[in-house]
Amino acid sequence: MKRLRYEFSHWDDAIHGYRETEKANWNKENMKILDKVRKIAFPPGMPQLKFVHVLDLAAEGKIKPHVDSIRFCGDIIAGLSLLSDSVMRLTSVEKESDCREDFFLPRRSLYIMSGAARHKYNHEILGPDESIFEGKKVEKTRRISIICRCEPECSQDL
Ligand SMILES: O=C(O)CCC(=O)C(=O)O
Repeated sequence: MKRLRYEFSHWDDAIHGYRETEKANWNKENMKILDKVRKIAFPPGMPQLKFVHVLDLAAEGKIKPHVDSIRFCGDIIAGLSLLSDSVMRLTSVEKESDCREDFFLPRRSLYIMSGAARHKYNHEILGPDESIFEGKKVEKTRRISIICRCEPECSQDL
């Protein structure tokens, strides 16, 4: 990651203050952890994307509300949050709905997003100023997420 520069792109882009890569080959130690994540997150036989997404969000970075495209990713998204605590916000995509929920993602935790959360809610990672959970400030610093996804064909209930 050190060779990549953080992108501070226009405010209408989905992510602000990030660098990213995709990685298929990992060392033995890391492979053990990824295998564990995959076993927990995906049912046996579900085809998964070979490349794991590594997203490095600068301390001042944020991921704006979006739904991952069904063209590139199936029903299940599993993300490990490393280095920093953060807050993930889910907001209903339906215009009439004000359904919204914040989730505290401690560093070194795993989240698994599927079904309605995956398809019917925008997800975002709040920036440092908005990172508040249950009234308490969450110190968001540099955060790296390691994201495993299943292949689009396996999407269910679409
Ligand atoms: O960093 C994360 O955990 C979420 C990443 C994300 O929103 C995405 O890749 O679509």
